[in-house]
Parts: sequence; structure tokens; C-alpha cells
Amino acid sequence: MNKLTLLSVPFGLGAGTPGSEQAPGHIYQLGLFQMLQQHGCTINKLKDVINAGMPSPVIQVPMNHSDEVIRTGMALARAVKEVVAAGQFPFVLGGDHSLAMGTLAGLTSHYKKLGVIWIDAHADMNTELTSPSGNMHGIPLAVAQGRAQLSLSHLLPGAGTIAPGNIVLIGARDLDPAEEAFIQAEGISCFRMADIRRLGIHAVITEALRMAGDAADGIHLSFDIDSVDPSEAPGTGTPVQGGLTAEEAREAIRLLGISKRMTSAEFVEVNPLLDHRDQTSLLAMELIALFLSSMKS
Ligand code: Z70
Ligand code: MN
Ligand code: MN
Ligand code: MN
Repeated sequence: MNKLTLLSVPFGLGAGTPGSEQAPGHIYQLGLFQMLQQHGCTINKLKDVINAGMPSPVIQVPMNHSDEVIRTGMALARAVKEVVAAGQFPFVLGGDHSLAMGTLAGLTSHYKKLGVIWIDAHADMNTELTSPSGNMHGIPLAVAQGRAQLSLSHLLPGAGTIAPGNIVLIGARDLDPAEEAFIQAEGISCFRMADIRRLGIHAVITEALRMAGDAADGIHLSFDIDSVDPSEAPGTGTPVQGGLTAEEAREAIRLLGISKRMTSAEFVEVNPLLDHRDQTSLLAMELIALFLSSMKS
């Protein structure tokens, strides 16, 4: 595996509930670095990404905290681009899911046919016009496909788009009507919970790697902790019943890691303020260590 750069993004204004900005610091405090060391994983570089110093966005969008979200995305996009250009593996720890726009802007400035595996209870495919909440964490995948007013190139000049055929959703169970319609119209690959129960997580991941990766020059994992059932991951802003078991999440992450096909990843939406006895932060920490160690072995 390429050398690893860990980018922490302590930013949560894209979510409707505060707290996810505390996740990186909290997960470090719980012992992520010790755990990585025990697994023999070395982080080459650790960087905090904040939006201080970023200019005002060139586009205004009518959504909650859009300026701050866009400025954070700009800072993250530049950081991710730099990491990829240096030949390193970017691992992004959020923060809320709106920051995926920044990750994807940075990645698509390098990978021209990026594949994306999006493990989430949600599709995050609303646009500014269809969002029921006005929260920016509900739109990153529409932005990345060039379907929203805001585009990845607004965050980073030269950033591209992601083809619908290179996107695979896993764990979806709370989609808004416009998202359902778009997924149907574009034929976006979507493994819902019923599909996962029917096929098993192993077959789903094997298939997802094929679908996201076969016409792609890189594969990004975007892992939203709300994909896991709230009984095992309660510390997140928009929990949805009927999710992955922690064991299914471990297996998914491990299989993606050992495939050696992933070229970047992000973990988002852990909210330490909503957690019960750090259950969710501890699970996230374990999944991160599992992912990074399985890529290496
Ligand atoms: C809803 C919206 C969302 C994450 C919730 C929810 C979106 N579809 N995304 N939690 N990560 O507001 O657009
Ligand atoms: Mn999400
Ligand atoms: Mn979600
Ligand atoms: Mn909903």
C-alpha cells in the first residue's frame, strides 16, 4: 500500500445536529494511534484541515451554512489533491458527510474515471432544489455527478464529475422521493438492506467492487457510520433503524481493504455528543484500524 496521509476534518455544519466536528479529536483521544500501531500501520503524515484562510465561495447556494461547507470543501479538496499528487493514500476522518464534496473534488482532479462505494443509510443525492432539510450533508453525491448548482469545480478548478455508472450505494434505507426517482432513472447500483440480507455482505462487496471499479481508474470508499444499525452505532445525527450489524460492517470494511483496489477513503458522521458510552466512536476507531491494516496485509 502507498504511504498513508490522514486528513482530519473537524467540521460538522453540513449536518442538522452539532457534534460531528468533535469526532476526529475524540477518536484520537480514545486511542486510534495506539490501535494503528498495534496493527503495524504507520501514518506517514497527519494533517488537520480547517477552512481558515479560504476565500468566499464563487457560488452562493441557498442551504444551511453553505459558505462554511463550501470553504471547508475547498480546503479539503486542495489537501486531497496534494496527497494524491505525492503518491500517497488519502484517508479522511470527518466530520459530517458534506465534506465528501471536498474529498471528491480533490480525487477527480486526478482520477478521471473515479469509482465510488458509498456505505450509508442515505443516498446523499438531493440537490439544492430537492433537499427536504436544507442540510448540505444530503447533497454531496448529486454535486459530484454535476447535477446540482454547486459543482466540484466550484471547490477546486479542474475537478471533474463522477459517472452514475461508477457509483454503488450500500445500506440505503432512507431515501427521499427525488433520490429514488434519480436512482431509478439513472440505474444507479443500490444494495438496500433487503439485498444485503438476501445476498450476504460478502457477495455484495464483491459485486460492488466490480460495479464501481471495472470502468474506473481509482475507487473511493465513503463510509457513513449511520449505515450501521443504531443499536450498535447510536452516536450519529440521523440514525435509521434496520441497518448493518457491526459484524457486517467489519466484514465489508475488511473485504474492501484486502481487495487492494481502494485508492482513498473517508469515515464520517460519528457524533460523540449523541453517543452512548463512546460505543460509536469505538466502533469507528475499530473499523478504521481494520480497514487500514487489511489494506497492508
Ligand atoms: C436527507 C436530507 C443525510 C446523512 C442524513 C438526509 C441526508 N436525505 N445524510 N445523514 N449523512 O436531508 O437530504
Ligand atoms: Mn451520508
Ligand atoms: Mn447517512
Ligand atoms: Mn428521511
